[in-house]
Amino acid sequence: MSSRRKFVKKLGLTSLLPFISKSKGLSLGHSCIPKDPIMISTWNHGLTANKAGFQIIINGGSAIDAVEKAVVEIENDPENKTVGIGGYPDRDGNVTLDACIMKGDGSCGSVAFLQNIQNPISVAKLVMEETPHIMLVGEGAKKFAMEHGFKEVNLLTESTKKDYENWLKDTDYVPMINIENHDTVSTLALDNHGNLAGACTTSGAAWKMHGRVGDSPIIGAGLFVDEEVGAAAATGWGEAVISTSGSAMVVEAMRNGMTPSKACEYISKRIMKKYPNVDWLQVGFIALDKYGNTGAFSLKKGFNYAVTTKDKHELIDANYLM
Ligand code: SD4
Repeated sequence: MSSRRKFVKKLGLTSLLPFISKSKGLSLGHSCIPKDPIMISTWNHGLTANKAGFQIIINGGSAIDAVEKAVVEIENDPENKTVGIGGYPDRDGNVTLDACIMKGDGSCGSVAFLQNIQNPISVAKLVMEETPHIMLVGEGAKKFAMEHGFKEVNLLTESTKKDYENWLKDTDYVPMINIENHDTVSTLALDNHGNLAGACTTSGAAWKMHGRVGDSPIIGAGLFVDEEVGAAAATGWGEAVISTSGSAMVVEAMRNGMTPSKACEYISKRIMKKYPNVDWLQVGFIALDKYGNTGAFSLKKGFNYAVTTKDKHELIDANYLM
């Protein structure tokens, strides 16, 4: 008998042996015992998102409703310049929103390049629930939203309009992202019933080309959830996340036995290898496995995420490569 099996036996966890022996990379520090419900979200505003969403979970609600509620809270904040109303516009002055939502069983919905609708995540959820499709974009997504009672809203606030006008003065009209101007909110949750879900919503890269869509509404890139394994979501330069199928790869790395933190680190290193000379590049991942273990990692310093359970509500600085 291997020493790992002996150790597990000694702990009285023999029911886990088949799983542990199949999962080569799994360390015993990585709990395989389902934990209490948990919610994690990207960046400082993750605390606000988690506070709203976790209420649903502690009242016995579902992970999918909780992640929607969590990110709607951020979409509705006009002071937040990277999500929903008050998000930075593209380089022609239009605010265009991207969002997606996914359940552990693989059901998902998404909207991209959506204009004048304040809560793209709720439209994405309706795409999942009410249509045979996964993704609606642009005018079609807007028409669908309005048919379902969403109202047209001007998403450009006085403050973002001013920032845009200032940007026009000093810029070469080049779309740009850096470690300060992107703060997509992505939320992952495990509810009381052991169900996983995730949501991701953004106004995308500030000053992007008109028509540009990032990773955030793309299932497998900005978000991926699989109840057999766990969930992952991304923030940062969407092109780098799409070209590496970032979130799906984090989940696959967990499937192969990596902890959520190691899986996020592994994919971050792959991205770095593909973009070795891009100094401004920032990408961050968060991950949650089906047992409630969490982790995060980013290319550069400065990425943080909020973790909320019945006992804690805190911001954690992610580890990073550079
Ligand atoms: C995008 N990934 O559109 C988004 C931007 C972002 O944190 O994440 N900001 O590329």
